[in-house]
Amino acid sequence: MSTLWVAGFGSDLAEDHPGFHDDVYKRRRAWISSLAREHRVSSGPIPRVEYTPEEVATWTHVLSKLKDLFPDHACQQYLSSFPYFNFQGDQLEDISQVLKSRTNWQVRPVAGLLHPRDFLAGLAFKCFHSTQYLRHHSQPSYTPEPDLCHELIGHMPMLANQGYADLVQAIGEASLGADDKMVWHLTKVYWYTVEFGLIREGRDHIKAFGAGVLSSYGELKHIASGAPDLLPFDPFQKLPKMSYKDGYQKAYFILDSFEDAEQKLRALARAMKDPVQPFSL
Ligand code: H2B
Ligand code: FE
Repeated sequence: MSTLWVAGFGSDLAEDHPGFHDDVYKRRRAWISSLAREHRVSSGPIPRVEYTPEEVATWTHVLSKLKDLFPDHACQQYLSSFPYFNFQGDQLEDISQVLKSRTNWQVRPVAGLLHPRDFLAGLAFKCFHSTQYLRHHSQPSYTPEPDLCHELIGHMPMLANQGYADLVQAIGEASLGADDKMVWHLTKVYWYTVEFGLIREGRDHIKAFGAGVLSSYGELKHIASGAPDLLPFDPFQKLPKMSYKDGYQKAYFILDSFEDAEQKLRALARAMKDPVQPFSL
């Protein structure tokens, strides 16, 4: 799987990446990516990286800032899974072992962004592809691409929750054999749930479970400001355009429960694959 084609951000960073003018950073990032490229699942555990003091400082800064926000903003599933992980010292292999013991998911290292179809296919097989390098130290609160902070702090505690993990697997399963248009729709489903999803808790509370929201202080405040639309989650509807770079989303979707969303996803997958009248948007 580590030979999968990487879609963007190879070792050449985009011009708006904070590390674009930093050759030392670029070489380091390329070297960490090469570990993933060369790793074969059959050859043993995920290689460990000796992170530099600068990388450790970036990680520690991000972790401590986010930890302050979680008690108020993260959903209960995130909060109860968080203590399973040792985020001060454990690496991808250790984290993967924790996931295995909790939900039977695993992590595989990847050199950069995968094409949506490959990434989604991994989810169908309980496999989360994760980058292993860190964001640039000059902007610890921002990264235009997934990095270790986002993958581990944002995604791992949620994947240790069975109800959530089953929903993510259902998104992946729906993508198997889907046409390109539907893969794009599922990319948006993934985006508005796994990355930016909110969930209702009790009658009055809306909490975050999406990794993109949980790893962004500004985004949490933006949601609380009342500016964006908060809509019920319905994967049969056309979903809005995703905002990648200009920060926040214009709309967020609220799940009633992970189980309910999983049922909706399974209904969508059945409708898509209906031989008589396949669902299309
Ligand atoms: N690749 C990697 N490495 N990490 C991701 O989080 C990711 C990806 N997300 N490829 C995918 C695309 C997502 O945007 C959807 C499913 O296309
Ligand atoms: Fe992510």
